[in-house]
Formats: sequence, structure tokens, C-alpha cells
Amino acid sequence: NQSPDDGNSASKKPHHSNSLTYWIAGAIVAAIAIALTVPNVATHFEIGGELFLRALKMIVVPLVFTSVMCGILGLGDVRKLGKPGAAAVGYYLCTTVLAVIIGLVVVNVIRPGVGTVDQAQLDKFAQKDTQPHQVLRETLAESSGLSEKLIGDVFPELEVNSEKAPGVETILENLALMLVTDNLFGAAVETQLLPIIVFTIAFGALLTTMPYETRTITTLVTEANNALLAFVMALMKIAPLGIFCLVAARFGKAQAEGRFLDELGQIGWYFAAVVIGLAIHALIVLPLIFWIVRRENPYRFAASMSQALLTAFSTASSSATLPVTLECAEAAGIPKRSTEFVIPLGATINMDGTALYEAAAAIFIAQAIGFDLTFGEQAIIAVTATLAAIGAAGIPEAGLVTMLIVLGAVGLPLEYIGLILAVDWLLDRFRTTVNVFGDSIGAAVVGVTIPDEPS
Ligand code: DAS
Repeated sequence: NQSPDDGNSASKKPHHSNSLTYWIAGAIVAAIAIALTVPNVATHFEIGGELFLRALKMIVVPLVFTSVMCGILGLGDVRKLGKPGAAAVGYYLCTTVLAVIIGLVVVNVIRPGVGTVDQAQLDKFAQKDTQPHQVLRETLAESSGLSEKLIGDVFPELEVNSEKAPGVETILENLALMLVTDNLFGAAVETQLLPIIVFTIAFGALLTTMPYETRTITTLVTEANNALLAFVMALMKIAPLGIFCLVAARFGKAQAEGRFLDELGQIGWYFAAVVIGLAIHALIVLPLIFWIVRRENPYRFAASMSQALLTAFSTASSSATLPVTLECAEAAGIPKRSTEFVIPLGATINMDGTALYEAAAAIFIAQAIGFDLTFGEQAIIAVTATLAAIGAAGIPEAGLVTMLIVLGAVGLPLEYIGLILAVDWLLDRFRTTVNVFGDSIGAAVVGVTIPDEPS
């Protein structure tokens, strides 16, 4: 018989010290303070931030492969995947739809777009005479630092064209295409995690039906996985320094541009509406779901995930944060069998923050240009925001780019995305943090459906 706290309680004290969490939080505050007070400070820290970000991203592909493979092989028999798999997909859909509804309600109540954007601002985007989606690619590329290539990468299969609004069936087809790659190594090179996860689940499932051959492979991937997680632990020792550089460089760049603060003045209510929506989802809805399922204190659990949440805020990338999310979730006592496939899968398709943001931003743009949306059109926005969030990659600004789908679906002119471009780099940090938190809660929720084999 095992102690009641047999590693399944998520409120277990995390492995890593809390002091590291305080160092990271302190680094973020200090970085923002310095970036906003010392002019032109950004350039000095860019290289440090980029090196830390690369060190995190460097291990994502192998770590996703070994984690998901361990998760599947650890289940012992693929038939056991049914319940946790269904619980995970059910959780992803429910929380994403809840997030979209919160986004719609908040932006319809606060109505941030009505009368807040002056005509001059609108005309600035309306004058461009080239194709809206071409304008958009240029605007997106120049203002948010996204390369035109990356814009194409985020939703590779869908040529965004504002004349022909992509119907829901087109989006579904493209989501299906994103599940299966034609070249596994190509997907690894492009860090397209979804097809790698789909392949690993299928490959791992087949291995569990061949009990004799899996012994060596199981040992191999388990040891590789442990080594990679040890790498993350080592990397987190210098996280305060790396995160300081990342945040100082990015906030310093915004400060140097100057535009950011006056743009924020123009659309402050939009920014506030999205942040309020994200806060409702992350501080009320997700903790409530956690409490209903686990009957434990959700805020203690959130505290044990704080290093992952702070890393998400600093990197604005769920994928780059994935190693830290995995490490924190396991340290928080969630069974590995749950974290190992729920978190990598969630990091790519479960993006509550992004879905909420896309729905709210689309309605804001409609309000700003006096485009009255019918209830049906808002419902279309809800559906396409859910699908676009599933399709968004866990990389910076992905939510902004896939929002083109949402705007296109209801015939909103794409060029007005320029209204929200200047503040998106900051809003992205908030929604990425909510995305990562949603994935962590998901692992804890699904964890109750996986019986913890006596170790
Ligand atoms: N930055 C994305 C992520 O990593 C979220 C987004 O762009 O909406 O989750």
C-alpha cells in the first residue's frame, strides 16, 4: 500500500528551489525597469537573450520525441491511451471554447473599439493600394520582426487571401494536413512539433503491441529523456541572466521605437479588455476546473509552475518554454505518464490565451471600423478563433498571424490588423503565459485518469 501522497498530488513541493523563481521574477522586473529608464540599452542584451532562447529551443525537438515516446511506452498497453487521450482532447476543446466565449463577452461589454480609434489612424491602413494580404505580410514583417518566411510557416498550408475568405472546411483540411508530415526530418528541422507528436504516438503505440522488442527502446528513450530534463535543470540555473537579457532587449527595443506607448494610449481599452479576459480565464476558470477535478488548491499548483509561467512571459513562445513546463510539472508531482504527452501536445494545439485574444481582437477591429457584426458572424469568429488557435504554432506572434483566418472568415479587411500590431509583442507574452498555464492544468486534470502504477 502506498502513502496517500504517492506522487500523484500536485501540491507536492517542487524539486527546484523557490529562490530560483524569485531570481527569475526579479530579473524580469529589473529588466523592464532598466529598459524603460536607460535609453538604447536594448542592443547590449540582445545577444545574451538570443543565446538563452536558442539553448531552450535547441532541445525542444528531441525532448518532445523522448517525452511523448516515454509517455506512450510507459502506459504499457496502447489501449490504456483511450481514456487519457480522450480526456486530454476533451479538456483542450472545452477550455479553448470557454476562453473564446470569455473573449467575446469581455470585448462586447467593454466595447474598446467604439469611437476610440480616430479616422486618421484608420485611413493610414486603408490607403495602401496593393492586395490587403500582401500589405499585411509587409506590415507584419516590418513591425513585428516576423520574417515573411515565418508568416508562411505559422499556417503553412493556407495561402491567406482576403478576397476569398477561407471557409471552415478549408481550415479543417489544413489542420489535417498539419497533423501528417511528408518528411519527419523536415518537420524536425522546421520545429513543426505537431506531426512529430502524431508520429511518435503512433510509433510508440505500435511498439507497445510488441512487448519483447520494446525493452531496449524503452530504456533508451527513458535515459535520453532524463538526460534532456537534467539539461533543462542546468539551463534553468542561468535562467535569471538569460531572461534578464531577453526581456531587457525586447522592452528596450519597444522603448526605443517610442511608438509603443502612444499606440497603447490609442488602444488602451483593447489591451485592457484582452488582459481582463485572460485574467478571468487563468485566475478563475482554469483554477475552478483544477479544483473540481483534483480537489486541491489550484493556486499552490500555479505557484509550483511559476518558473514555466515566467519563462513563457519572457520568451512569448510555448514551444521554447516546453522544456521548463515539463520539468516544473513533473517536479509539481503530476505523474510523468500524464505530463509526457499532454504537455507537448497541449503546447502545440491547446492555446486558450491565443483563442481568447483572436476572438476579442477580431471584434475590436470590427468595432473600430464601424463594421456591425451579426450574432451569426460572431459565432463564426468563435469557431474560426478556436480552429486558428489550434493551428497556431507555439512561436512568438503566431496568434497574430493566424488571426488573419478569423478576419478573413467574416470578411473583415485584413489591413486593419495594423491597428493592434504595435502592442502585440507585449500582449503575446500574456496570452503565451495563459497558454502554458492551460497546458499545465491540463496535465494535472488528465493525470487523474492515469492510474499511477505502483512504482
Ligand atoms: N506566442 C504564442 C505561443 O507561443 C501565442 C500566440 O502568439 O498567440 O503560445
